[in-house]
Amino acid sequence: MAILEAVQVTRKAYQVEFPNDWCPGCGDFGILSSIQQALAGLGILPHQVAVFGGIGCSGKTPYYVHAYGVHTLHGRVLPFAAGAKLANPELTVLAVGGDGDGMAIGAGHFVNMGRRNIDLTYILFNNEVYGLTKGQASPTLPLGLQTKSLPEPNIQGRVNSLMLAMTSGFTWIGRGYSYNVKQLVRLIQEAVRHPGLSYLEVLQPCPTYNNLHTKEWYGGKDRPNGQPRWYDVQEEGYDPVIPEGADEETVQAKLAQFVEKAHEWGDRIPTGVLLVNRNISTFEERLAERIPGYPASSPAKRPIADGEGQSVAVLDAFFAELAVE
Ligand SMILES: Cc1ncc(C[n+]2csc(CCOP(=O)(O)OP(=O)(O)O)c2C)c(N)n1
Ligand code: SF4
Ligand SMILES: [Mg+2]
Repeated sequence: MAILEAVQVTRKAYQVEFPNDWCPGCGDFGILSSIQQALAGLGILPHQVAVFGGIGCSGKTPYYVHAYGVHTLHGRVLPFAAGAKLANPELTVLAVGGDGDGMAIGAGHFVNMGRRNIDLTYILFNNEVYGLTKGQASPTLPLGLQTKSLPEPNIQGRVNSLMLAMTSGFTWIGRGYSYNVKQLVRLIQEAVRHPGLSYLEVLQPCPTYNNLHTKEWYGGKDRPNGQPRWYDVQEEGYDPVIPEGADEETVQAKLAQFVEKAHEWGDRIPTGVLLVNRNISTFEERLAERIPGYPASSPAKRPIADGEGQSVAVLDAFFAELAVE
């Protein structure tokens, strides 16, 4: 994470002319705007950022952010992002993708990323459907719900991505809502600032295919009191931090309160920062112990060509290792 506090960067620096093909009213717009505002607010310049997207409507986000980026393969966004961060630890790396991308085909990568605690931020756009492919049930759609593309109610249970993040080892976990941009900007900034692996689930209405969990539903329009379903845990005094060096009792108590929040759903939906674990070393710290001088000697710092443009890679030792006697 490279943050220059003194630099004034505006959201405009992250905007592009590229045409956007999301449906009108899609929650993705609020997330895009929040990403741009958050990065600008942190004083990070576009050339210091790389955004990686999965496959799906949400996966197109890298096209819409003026920074480095790759629209990767279905379910493979985290390996791309991890590779970039390890090759150039000075980059601010964001991985973004949908609930289908991250919790179905990408679930194995999600779990194994958690074990590493690499310093990057993963933002999951959770609309409970496969938006791009016309609204099939995604792994986050609750059992028994029937969104409008489904011929019958969902026969499968849902994955609780917050719980999966916790058990996999993500050290910063939060949840936002795509139409609460003010809070979302703050959450993205906190996730980026966190020195380790951050997971931010964003509840994102898909007005085209999810006719159940709509903007109106999240906004509580059907409730007797008309109050939004989502609330901010920080406004209720929730403290998510496991401090460095915390004893086992503290760790267990913090995890227990997280588990309670992660299971709350329906009339009250918690948003905000839900877990910050400062008690686990980052992958970069582990790497520096094994490779002295890392990240000063990371691949991005090494020359790739001599003055003549010829590769400086010396592969003799590598090929010698592969030789069969
Ligand atoms: C290997 C592979 N399998 C299936 C697909 C088809 N496909 C494209 S997008 C998508 C799901 C997208 O859903 P989600 O990740 O929730 O993103 P959303 O469109 O909802 O933002 C699928 C299955 C694909 N592109 N590649
Ligand atoms: S299909 Fe849904 S998620 Fe995709 S752009 Fe349209 S509203 Fe957004
Ligand atoms: Mg989706």
